[in-house]
Amino acid sequence: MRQPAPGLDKAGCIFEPFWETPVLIQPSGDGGTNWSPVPSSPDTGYFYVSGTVRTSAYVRSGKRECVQGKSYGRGSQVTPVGSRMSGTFTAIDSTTNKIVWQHKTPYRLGGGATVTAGGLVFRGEPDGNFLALDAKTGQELWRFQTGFGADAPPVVYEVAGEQYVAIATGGNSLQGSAYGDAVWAFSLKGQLTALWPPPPPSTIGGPAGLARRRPAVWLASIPPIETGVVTVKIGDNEEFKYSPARIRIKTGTTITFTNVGKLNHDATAFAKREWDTGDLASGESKAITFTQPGVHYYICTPHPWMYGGSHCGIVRGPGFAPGHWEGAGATTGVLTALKQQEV
Ligand SMILES: [Cu+2]
Repeated sequence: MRQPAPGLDKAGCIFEPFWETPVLIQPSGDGGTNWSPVPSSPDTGYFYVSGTVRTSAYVRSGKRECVQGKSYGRGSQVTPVGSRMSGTFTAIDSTTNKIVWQHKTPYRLGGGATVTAGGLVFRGEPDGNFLALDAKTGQELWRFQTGFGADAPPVVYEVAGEQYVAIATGGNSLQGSAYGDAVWAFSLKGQLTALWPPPPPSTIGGPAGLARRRPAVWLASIPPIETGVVTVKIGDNEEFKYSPARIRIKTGTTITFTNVGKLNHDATAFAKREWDTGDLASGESKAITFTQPGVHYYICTPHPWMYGGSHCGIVRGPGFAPGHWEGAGATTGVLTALKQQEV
């Protein structure tokens, strides 16, 4: 259950119906726990559940005709700009259906976990940390900075009598974590040291939250606000991006949105939906005239993590896909890390 947010006056429980008026509901359209593998231990009898805390404004999508060959959606879920996002990691006793212990986490968790016969739970964090917990008590025993969003379920395996724990650190658009392409394998004989932490994911929904959270070095990589622009390309070079992502225009300017990507996209005003390009197939365009001064955030309805913004007279807020980080993914290959608790 969520409280109403600015511009979004209605909040409800998970079964609250929605139609023309957006309704704030948790869990969000990303789900609460359903994306994450949930391990269980026959020793403790516990399930270990990763959770995402995020709010969605659920609403019917407007003004769309069903056209054969085009994507068709009549519902949308967008996290309100400025709303808080976080996570939980919970041990549930399978014999009582009760929570045994729970960690509130700063970031949304979606990677899942693994539990070992040695009584350890391994899990990754979107800020790059890889953790070992005591399976019985939840106490953190060890952490290691992998350098990229650690949003994958860890795996445990044995080679020639030696045990390894491995995790892919590729980042994840749902968690908004830094992309990478490393696989880490840990053993008691590992010798590699930790990497620098990646930019942390946002804990605040929408582009404004991204601006607040970014360290100075990362701010330099935020797309500049461009002027003199009359065309915004969608899916140019990167499928889920508006280009330019941020523009400054005079009130009354007409902007043509052109989909140059492979998939169908749109640009829909957030959050009051007062304008909408409609569904644009590859190669299609739609012109929108901005008659109201202010900042106009927009999203892609089928891909609501895509944000863009036009700024009529006001300059603030970046607008690009959360989690994207120029420079992430520079490291490739299988790494063996140094420290390990007994598995
Ligand atoms: Cu899209």
